[in-house]
Amino acid sequence: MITFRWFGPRDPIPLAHIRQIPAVRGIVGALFDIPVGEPWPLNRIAALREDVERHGMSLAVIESIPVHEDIKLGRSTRSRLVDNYCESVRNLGSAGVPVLCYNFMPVFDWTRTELARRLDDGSTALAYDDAALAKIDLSRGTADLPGWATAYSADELGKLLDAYRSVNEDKLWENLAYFLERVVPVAASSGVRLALHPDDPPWSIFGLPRIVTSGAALERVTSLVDDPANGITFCAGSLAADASNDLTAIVRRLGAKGRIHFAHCRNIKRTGARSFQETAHPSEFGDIDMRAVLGALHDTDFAGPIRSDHGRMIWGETGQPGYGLHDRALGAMYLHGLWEGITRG
Ligand code: DNO
Repeated sequence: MITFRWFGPRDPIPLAHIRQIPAVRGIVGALFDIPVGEPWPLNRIAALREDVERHGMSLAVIESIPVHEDIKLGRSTRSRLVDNYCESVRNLGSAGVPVLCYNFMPVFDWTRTELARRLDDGSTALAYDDAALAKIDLSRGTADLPGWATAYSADELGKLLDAYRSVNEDKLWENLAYFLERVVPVAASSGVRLALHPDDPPWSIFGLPRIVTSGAALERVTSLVDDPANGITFCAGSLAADASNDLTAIVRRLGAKGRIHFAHCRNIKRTGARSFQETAHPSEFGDIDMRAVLGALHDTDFAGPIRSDHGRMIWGETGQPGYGLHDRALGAMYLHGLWEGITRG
């Protein structure tokens, strides 16, 4: 099913417009006002689902319920926080939401160094360059970071970065295992499939550990708790930023085990070592052979939600970087066309 991410009532793109993109029948949504660490109430999830269904679509995925930093840090407060997470997962199950996408990246979710790099056709796209990241000064908190990051004051961010000094990659794996050992059984009994999103970009940034960076790491995630409910989000663009990630091989290995529960399909062009820019979705514009990726998903009987991912800004649209309507809609149509060709071919 082709799906589309929607940021709730504050999204400038209304559900009624998403409904008009041919083939998009599923919404990838979330609640954005619940403090990180608090359980998500059943009535709020159910209301979101009803809103989506009133517009002729289904609530296919929740992306994301953020994982509290204390869980990633392995602090003693984590047991209560993991209980709260379990309660949210149970409530997703009761509200009939089948998939939960989440991530385990310390402090910073997906990160870019430019939000509007101009491409040859006049559109703008998100870009990342390790050398530019190195110049970002975190002494003012997240104030100098482009876009996305959860906002932290200088003091909060300083404390958090200090706390991570005692968490290396091994420790982060242990903390992920602690989390999954408790959450996966709840997900399994609630009818919810967990879909861990790989780290974006797939390497350490700001000296913080990042562990979900490769096919081997994704397999390790699924074997930490060997249950079909413990799966991953296959994010083509995130993984492809590292040229050593063989995307179709990753799809085939994890897909054969039935552990890919969600797919993000966008394209990127590598512009150097640890440097890339986002492009239009079709294969010819970037380094990803999208036909091969979808072909591998199809060969491994993938039947889950697929979404177009970050779009460029085109046709004068303004809005949330990566999440405008036009280019993501073009991406959705492209993915739909490829999928139709593959499945009926
Ligand atoms: C970016 C998204 C990520 C993703 C989270 C999942 O556009 O792919 O922010 O939602 O990492 O928790």
